[in-house]
Amino acid sequence: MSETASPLVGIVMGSDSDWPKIKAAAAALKEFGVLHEVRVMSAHRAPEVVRQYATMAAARGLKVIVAAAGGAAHLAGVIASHTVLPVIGVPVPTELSGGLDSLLSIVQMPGDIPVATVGVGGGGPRNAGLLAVQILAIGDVVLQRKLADFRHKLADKVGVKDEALQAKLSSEK
Ligand code: RP5
Repeated sequence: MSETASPLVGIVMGSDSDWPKIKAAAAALKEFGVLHEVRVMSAHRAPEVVRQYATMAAARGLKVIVAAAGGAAHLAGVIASHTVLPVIGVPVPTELSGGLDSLLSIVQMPGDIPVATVGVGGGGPRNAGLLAVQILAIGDVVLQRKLADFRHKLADKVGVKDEALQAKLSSEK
């Protein structure tokens, strides 16, 4: 089993208002049976909580942190500054250019403190969850097999769509 008694992935977000936009990250983890926790904490409104969470994360058994925030999105970077666990940043869409502010705030980390950043909206949050699964799979053969199966099914689905399109095009000739 990949699941353990304590969470392996921490999903943190700057506000509860982010949840509807990033919950696909949690859904991806659930799909692969990866135990995770979801927390709200703000790098600006509650910086001490963020510092303590990031500092204690590895000791609590977390292996990966997914951090989502919008606008002046400093949460992922601040967490990364307090831990050597891999941090995946999720830029939350905003009204300003669809979330370009969030993306640039997260992706433009200074050298030496990396944050792996996924896309804004669309498949971004789901990819954050999947990337966390892939990181965990490095040391987990069960997850490796699940990922291989997942990729095969993806390819099968594309094949089915292609066949359907070919049939449709033929019937239109
Ligand atoms: C960020 O500010 C949060 O991540 C959220 O995306 C944004 C707005 O937060 P609320 O005003 O909705 O609490 O820190």
